[in-house]
Amino acid sequence: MQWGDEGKGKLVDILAQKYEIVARAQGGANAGHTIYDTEGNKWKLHLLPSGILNPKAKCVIGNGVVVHLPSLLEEIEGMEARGVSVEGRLFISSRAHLLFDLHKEIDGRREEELAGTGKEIGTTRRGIGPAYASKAIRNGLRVGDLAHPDAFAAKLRALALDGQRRFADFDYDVEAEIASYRAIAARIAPYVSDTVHALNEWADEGRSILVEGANATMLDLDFGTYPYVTSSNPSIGGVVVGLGLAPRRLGATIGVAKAYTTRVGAGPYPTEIHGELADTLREVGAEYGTTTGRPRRVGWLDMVALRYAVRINGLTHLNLTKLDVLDGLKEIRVGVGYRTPEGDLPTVPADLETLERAEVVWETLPGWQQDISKARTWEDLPENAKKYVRFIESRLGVHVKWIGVGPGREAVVLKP
Ligand code: 2SA
Ligand code: GDP
Ligand code: MG
Repeated sequence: MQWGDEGKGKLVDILAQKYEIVARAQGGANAGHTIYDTEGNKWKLHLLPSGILNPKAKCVIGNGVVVHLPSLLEEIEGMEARGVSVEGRLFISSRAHLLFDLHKEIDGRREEELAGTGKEIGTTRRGIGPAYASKAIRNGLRVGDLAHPDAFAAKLRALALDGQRRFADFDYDVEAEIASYRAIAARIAPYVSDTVHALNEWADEGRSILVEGANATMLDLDFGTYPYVTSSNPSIGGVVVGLGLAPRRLGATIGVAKAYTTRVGAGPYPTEIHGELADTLREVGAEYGTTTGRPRRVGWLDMVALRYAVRINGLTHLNLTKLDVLDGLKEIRVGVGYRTPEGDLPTVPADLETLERAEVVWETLPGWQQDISKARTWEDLPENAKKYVRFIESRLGVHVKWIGVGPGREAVVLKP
């Protein structure tokens, strides 16, 4: 619902216990989901769906995902080494686009060029933008191409020219890459299938499917703070396009929003907090990138952005996460409007120039100043914490069904 890292992985991990299939529809290894299981063990997931920790769930990497196979194989091996079996229950779409090292190289080179102008995006340098660019410009390779080695090699040589012609001293050995993909192809083959067909068959059989989002609505290529966005559609439309599931298949749509906000990477951030308070919240909330380790920027809840995200996604429920991180605060500020000299803005503006000129209209709510990490029922929460949750619910018109009070699987309050 915001700029990412709301705690989507934790909710998916909890919900996956009740679903037969868990599917990823977009993004790539830029995503980072940290999960603590019931024994308190820490897991970090990037390409594997967060349902993988539930041994009964089938997991799907859909056609809309951009897949760096060496990273995926490493993740699979890491899982198997820790006793989580992946074989037989991971399904990778033959239509998913391949993300090569050359895409990472281009991502890094573009960021370095932009750095000189102060306009770098602050990408994860995982090659996401260049991989989706290859897909759109139609010289990308797909997982299904691995089955045809000669055609694969010819296509990859043609693709490599994009980097070699654009950048001096482009550091990419295409022949070495082609050779390494021969071995990768054999290892990945058991997982590859037509997931569009499989998902629709499963849906027809009445099996339960949970689709997990990566990244965030405010990072959406169309709806986010362009160009400071990622290159996929993390909002609801990405589900339809990224899996081949029709809109009529969609049921409940659950938004995950942090009780405050964070953002990694550059770009406008109206409710950003600077200084000591930001440092405190970053430490208490452990706000460091799951993929890159970068410190996250921290801010107050932004109701203008949240209302916008709620509408775009058509939420039926909300999971408010990390409420416990606000425990120590005497007062909590919430951004409730954007004001410009010409008047109040009705929503998040499309152009950054207007957004940058806007001043935030604030409301202040009282804090609760007590530890809520042991709360397990709505009644366990202090009155001011309830007040904060009700404030959000009433302004958004959406039921907050889950409230996160700690990183663990059990640290969640179900609100009636
Ligand atoms: P990219 O790499 O092209 O997708 O970067 C474009 C913007 O999208 C942001 N982005 C993210 N924001 C929050 N979390 C993400 N995942 C990791 C995490 C990030 C990390 O879970 O912590 O470890 O740094 C993620 N992935 C992409 C990115 O910061 C750019 O603003
Ligand atoms: P995602 O990308 O949305 O899955 O989120 P990340 O995993 O990148 O970041 C969320 C971080 O917050 C992780 O380290 C989680 O373990 C942690 N987390 C999730 N929910 C809660 C919560 O309710 N309280 C606290 N204190 N931490 C949480
Ligand atoms: Mg994350």
